[in-house]
Amino acid sequence: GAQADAAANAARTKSHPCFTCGACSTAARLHLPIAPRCNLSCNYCLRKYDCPNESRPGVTTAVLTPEQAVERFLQVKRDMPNLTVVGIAGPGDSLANPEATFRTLEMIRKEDPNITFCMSTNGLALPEFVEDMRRVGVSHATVTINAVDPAIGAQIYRYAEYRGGRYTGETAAALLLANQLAGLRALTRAGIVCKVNTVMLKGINDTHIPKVVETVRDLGAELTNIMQLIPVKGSAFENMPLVSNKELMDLRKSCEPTLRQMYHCKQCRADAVGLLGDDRSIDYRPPAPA
Ligand code: CLF
Ligand code: SF4
Repeated sequence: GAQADAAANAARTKSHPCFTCGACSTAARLHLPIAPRCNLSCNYCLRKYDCPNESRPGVTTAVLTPEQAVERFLQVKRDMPNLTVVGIAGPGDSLANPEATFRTLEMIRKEDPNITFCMSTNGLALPEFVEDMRRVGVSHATVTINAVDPAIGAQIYRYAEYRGGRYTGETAAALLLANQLAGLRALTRAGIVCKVNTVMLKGINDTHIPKVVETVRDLGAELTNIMQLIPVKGSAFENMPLVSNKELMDLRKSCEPTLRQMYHCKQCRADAVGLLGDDRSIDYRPPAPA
């Protein structure tokens, strides 16, 4: 039942390097880059690179098949006895590639009954997949929510693709928001521990973010990770003014009384391997062509 799941999932939080700062110098995570497609178009994104909702902008990760992903998992598990978390974080959106995402996690669960499963998503497709996430044993999830007002969301997203339709403007933003909020609620009801990532966008959502944090707290999110926008050359937000570290820290601190904040995010690659502060992915990628 959801209550038993909730207790078991919460028990994994203390060894999850993103959800517990104290675990980040000892517990390793492995991102399996099996999800290339995306169903959303964020203005700060350029799709030849990894999803900047939860990864380092301007980085292009080679996609693995689910079979190759299981091989990488087994290899990293042999190399790193401190591996605690397997995450799906792109390079597109995990739930825009549901077959690959769930097949990979199912296959890994057969190899390892205990490793923690984590997924990140923009949340557009979330309501239809919460049950699958529960079934394959995802205990931790991240939903990127940049606005809880469609008028603000409309400045952040170009379009959303949903059930064969393509939506733009406030229609897209309202559809995305409704699915993010319903999806987040369903996740926390299912006992899945949730973090919300928010990209701080100067002049667009910076003063609105406290409202985002309050909203997701009320839906059961455990913490929020307010992130710096790192402008991607060629994206619509290429020339956005940057938020300073101090502005980012001040906003996080002002939100801390509302909900626990993450301060140690490394904006990882979609194929990151190892400790958050010591990425070993280069050791596992095939050599770049000369
Ligand atoms: Fe990966 Fe994300 Fe899970 Fe962590 S990363 S899917 S919650 S296992 Fe962590 Fe990396 Fe920041 Fe993400 S430091 S980008 S918050
Ligand atoms: Fe890019 Fe990620 Fe937004 Fe998709 S969800 S458009 S991959 S930033």
